[in-house]
Amino acid sequence: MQWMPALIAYLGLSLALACSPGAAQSSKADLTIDRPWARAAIKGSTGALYLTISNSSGNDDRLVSVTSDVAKSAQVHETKVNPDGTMEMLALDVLPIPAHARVELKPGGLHVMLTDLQKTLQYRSKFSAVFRFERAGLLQIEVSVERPGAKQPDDVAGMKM
Ligand SMILES: [Cu+2]
Repeated sequence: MQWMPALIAYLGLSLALACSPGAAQSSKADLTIDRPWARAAIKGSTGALYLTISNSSGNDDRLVSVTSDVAKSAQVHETKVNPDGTMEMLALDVLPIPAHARVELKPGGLHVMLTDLQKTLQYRSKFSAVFRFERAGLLQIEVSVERPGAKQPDDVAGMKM
């Protein structure tokens, strides 16, 4: 039964990593981007980027553009469900981040669409993206790649035990 202590140590470590505050977070001025993630996807296809943007200041800000080396273009989209049940995505030129607001980009809602992937997004790899805000300026983030079809990052799912 020598593997038991090792397994327990391993589980303890991964929980500590997943739950440590400040993991997978980037901030600039009063803006913070939490837990950016994307689903694994192959080169040439389309991907989507999910994350939470928090504005701790009393000033409204706006996300004006997103760029990443992994995609030909990146644009904020909003998924809308029509009265007939069909879904459609609307492209937003800017995404308002009001004072003291928390704006969540998640599956089925707001997301950053990555069009024409220039490389395959491998599960468990990372890539970088740059967000440009009107007030806060540029903010670079590291995006973790999750399983195809994931509804949330692995480590968040793991914390719901
Ligand atoms: Cu989209």
